[in-house]
Amino acid sequence: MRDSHFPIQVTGTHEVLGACPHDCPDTCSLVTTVQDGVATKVQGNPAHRHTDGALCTKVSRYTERTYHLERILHPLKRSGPKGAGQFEPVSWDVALTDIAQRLQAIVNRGPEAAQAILPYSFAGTMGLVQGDGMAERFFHQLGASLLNRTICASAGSEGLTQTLGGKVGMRVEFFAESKLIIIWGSNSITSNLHFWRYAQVAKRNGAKLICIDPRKSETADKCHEHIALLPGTDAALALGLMHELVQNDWLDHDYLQRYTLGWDALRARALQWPPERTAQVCGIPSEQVRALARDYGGCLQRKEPAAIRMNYGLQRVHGGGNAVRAIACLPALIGAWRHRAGGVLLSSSSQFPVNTKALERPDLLAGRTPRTINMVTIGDDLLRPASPEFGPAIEAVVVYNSNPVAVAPESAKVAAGFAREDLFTVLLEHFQTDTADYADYILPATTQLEHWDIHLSYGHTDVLLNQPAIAPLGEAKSNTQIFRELAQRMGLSDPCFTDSDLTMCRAAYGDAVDFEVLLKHGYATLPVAEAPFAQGGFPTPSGRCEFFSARLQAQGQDGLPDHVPNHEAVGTSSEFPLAMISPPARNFLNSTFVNVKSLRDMEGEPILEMHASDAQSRAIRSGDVVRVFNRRGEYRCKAVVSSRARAGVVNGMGLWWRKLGLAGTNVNQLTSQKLTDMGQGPTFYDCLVEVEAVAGINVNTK
Ligand SMILES: Nc1nc2c(c(=O)[nH]1)N[C@H]1C(S)=C(S)[C@@H](COP(=O)(O)OP(=O)(O)OC[C@H]3O[C@@H](n4cnc5c(=O)[nH]c(N)nc54)[C@H](O)[C@@H]3O)O[C@H]1N2
Ligand SMILES: Nc1nc2c(c(=O)[nH]1)N[C@H]1C(S)=C(S)[C@@H](COP(=O)(O)OP(=O)(O)OC[C@H]3O[C@@H](n4cnc5c(=O)[nH]c(N)nc54)[C@H](O)[C@@H]3O)O[C@H]1N2
Ligand SMILES: [Mo]
Repeated sequence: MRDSHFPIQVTGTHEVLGACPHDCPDTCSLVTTVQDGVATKVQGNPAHRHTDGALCTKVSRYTERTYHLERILHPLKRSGPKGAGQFEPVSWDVALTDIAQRLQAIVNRGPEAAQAILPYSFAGTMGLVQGDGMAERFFHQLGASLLNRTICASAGSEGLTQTLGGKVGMRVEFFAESKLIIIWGSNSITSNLHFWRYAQVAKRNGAKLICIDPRKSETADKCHEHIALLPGTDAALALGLMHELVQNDWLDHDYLQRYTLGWDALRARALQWPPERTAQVCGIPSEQVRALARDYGGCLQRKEPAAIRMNYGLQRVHGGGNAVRAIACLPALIGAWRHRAGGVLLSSSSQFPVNTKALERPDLLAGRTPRTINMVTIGDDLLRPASPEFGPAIEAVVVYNSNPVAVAPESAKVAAGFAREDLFTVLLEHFQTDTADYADYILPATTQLEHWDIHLSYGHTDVLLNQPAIAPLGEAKSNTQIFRELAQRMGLSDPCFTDSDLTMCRAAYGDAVDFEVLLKHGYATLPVAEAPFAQGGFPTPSGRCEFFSARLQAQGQDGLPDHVPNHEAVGTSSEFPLAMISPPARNFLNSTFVNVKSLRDMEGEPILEMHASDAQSRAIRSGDVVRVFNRRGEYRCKAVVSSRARAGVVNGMGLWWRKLGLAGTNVNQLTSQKLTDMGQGPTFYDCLVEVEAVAGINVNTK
């Protein structure tokens, strides 16, 4: 439903302010140039401090994605077997009427049966309106299963919340003033470019940069030190660092006493982690642990600010929650929070006063408490029969803003689940993704250039508004509009199902943000303290930084952070001796953009980085096609013998579309559905494999 008092301008040249919708901490402010109704250019807004006029390569190609020849612009209905990707065009009326009838038939069987409907969505757009705004209203009203949206950040979010009280921390701009920056579990140049720009300023002003990552990433290349620990050993390293801070008395005793909880217990725990033990668990020299402590403790002695930029890369392992918790404790030990350029940042999203209840209307459940499905275990759950514990088998899935067949773990099961003949799958999409191949209906969705939305950020503290720059292409409709029309066809009469997108944008923050400022500038800065915890005041129950968490203990967990070994730790299997991590590719955004040719050309092809010793012992050379395998399946890609990989760890880069890879699978054919210690998150980087050359095939032509 387009808001008539904001007509799209279709003649002349003008600029429209928007927001990057992608799942990235930077949430850039966009300026789209529109000529006679056609978007010709998308640029970074120079007036927005964090964007600073610069975009990543991907989003600067946004028009290429929007006007892509393969964009789905008409509703499609399956005409071949599931998974074959054969479709025929249908009218919106036919598609929506059929979908509404199919869902209604399930709902008519009563509240228990209604749970056989499952929404499946994640962060294709991070917009609060086109994300889960109208969609959740719809599914709440139907009484569908709830979805636990855990696939990215839930372990780390829980670890951070149990320690600091929420997704809170340093303001990103003050990293520019830090004297020591530890980049922990993040390839910032790839995935957090605008933070990296602040880190560069600090570096030019004499700051030391340390990168902690099993992979020698592009970011590690540009730091002064790189600690290449084994995946899933970050809590051990943090405890080893604490050990050295205690031993050398590099501690801010005043800060510890006033503003923390459980120091004596944490101190005793840390003393169990001398550098030799730490080094052995982490697979690094003990001197690196000591040097890290000298750098961190030195900031206390020199009264200089020390900052840690964690990212979610370190929490995709069994002990991800504990790892984030252990690292989040560190700034309090040396009183780093006293400086505005000191402390830690993982996510800033709890700072945003989003009115989720108004947007998503959980009250429409009206006393019903449907079961919750964890999106990480979609593979198992789609294949689960009805049972008293599980409830009804899943009969209908409505997927939007996500590509589960490519991004969810153990994809053989995910694909088998979506291939079920008796499953009814509806997908709202821009492209014929791997998931689209299994859909019964594909509904063409608008892109960010074609709809209204409003955003938070998990890397800075500005609210952004996205105004539509162009009219929807073809017959595309926004997610909200599709759910509004389905609601209407199903006779859902609550007035919330007629709210326009602009009404929802205004409701997202209510009076907490001046909407006129958003309309004029595209962004509004939240009033967040410069040094939020200089004098304690953590949003935890105790108001302190909680080294010890009574809430965790009450859940039967360890009340203190500890090293929790990987489910599939290096050295525990002779059959599958290599640990595989699968971090993001620079020119893709999860599985988005893989079909944009200019970006795919930059990535080349799916690769597995291997250390020379691991390659030699398997007679593998760069360019060989390899089979990467474990009990869950196999994946073929090109081996690259590279110093980016440490011994014992292979790096399967990027979330390729299965059908654009070498043999119809991607890295997730190998990953498991096992969960993290906290938050029921995925363990993508906790995965043992073996690798062998596929005889006679070498694709090293470049
Ligand atoms: N270009 C690009 N940008 C992105 C994304 C993308 O796909 N492409 N994805 C976006 C998403 S969804 C998110 S959640 C964010 C954040 O996404 P993150 O996943 O944090 O992304 P990266 O910063 O690339 O970093 C992950 C880094 O963690 C490292 N790592 C793997 N295992 C471990 C470990 O056990 N310990 C430590 N210390 N490091 C480990 C990897 O080698 C990698 O360099 O980025 C977003 N930005
Ligand atoms: N092995 C491995 N697996 C991983 C990861 C990893 O590092 N390694 N990373 C994990 C992480 S951190 C995340 S966040 C998940 C990401 O998982 P997803 O959120 O599923 O991410 P994408 O692959 O980007 O798929 C998003 C889809 O939404 C579509 N889309 C975008 N905007 C809109 C819109 O406005 N409307 C509609 N209807 N559709 C839209 C896009 O076209 C795209 O196909 O993947 C996870 N999977
Ligand atoms: Mo993510």
